[in-house]
Amino acid sequence: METSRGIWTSTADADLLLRLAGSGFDWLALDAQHGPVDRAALHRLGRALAATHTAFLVRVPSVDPAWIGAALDAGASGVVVPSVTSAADAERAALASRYPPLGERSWGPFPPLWGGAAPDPEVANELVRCWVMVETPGALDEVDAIAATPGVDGLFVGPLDLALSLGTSVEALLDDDSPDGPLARIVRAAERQGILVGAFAGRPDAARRLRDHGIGFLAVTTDVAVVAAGVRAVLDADADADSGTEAGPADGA
Ligand code: 3PY
Ligand code: MG
Repeated sequence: METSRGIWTSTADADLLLRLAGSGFDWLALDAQHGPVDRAALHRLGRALAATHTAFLVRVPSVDPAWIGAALDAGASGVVVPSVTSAADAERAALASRYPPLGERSWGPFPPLWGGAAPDPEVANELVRCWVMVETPGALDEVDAIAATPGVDGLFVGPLDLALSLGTSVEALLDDDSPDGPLARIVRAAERQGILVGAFAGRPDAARRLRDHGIGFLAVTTDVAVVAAGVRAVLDADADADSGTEAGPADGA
């Protein structure tokens, strides 16, 4: 199982992202589906991250060739395409991710606007990763055909939507280790085609359980969660002060 650890980001603050970019994760994912990353923010964040050579993915808002192209134009090493419901959707996402003759991506990289070099189209086709999310009953039904779609490089599980749409809970989904359980079917489909399999975990215990299912490419946490964990750690470490003498500014303050 190939493993790597990423952080999912749902803010569009370049300073925070630059701090996270140097923090030890293998990649960042910018969320343009449920976060405030619009096309202008994508441009700004892509330029900031280009300077750090950090690998970043963009979770685009939908199966939208225009957004897939814009994310890659901004320097994303790949896209995570949500709400896929069929192999036809997966094919549309894959075609949008690569330049002709392999796909239908349109030419228009942003780096030359920033004084950088345009990528070579053949190299871009080789390096790009098109991740198709499996988070709907339709995608689960067609998971083998999706995994076999040329240009689909990986299946990316969205446990929250998958659980919601199957009428179960994330806990039950993660606990299900039957051979025909949803996660087992997804992992098997990816393995048969020799493609990658990843997932949104969001927290380390979910990441551990997803790895037990054979899913190694994981968004283990989020920008919001690490800020919350940092605040909690600082307040806990400073708890003695809170329960001690009455708070107030230091003398002379
Ligand atoms: C899901 O779990 O449905 C996701 O899309 C993760 O962000
Ligand atoms: Mg989802």
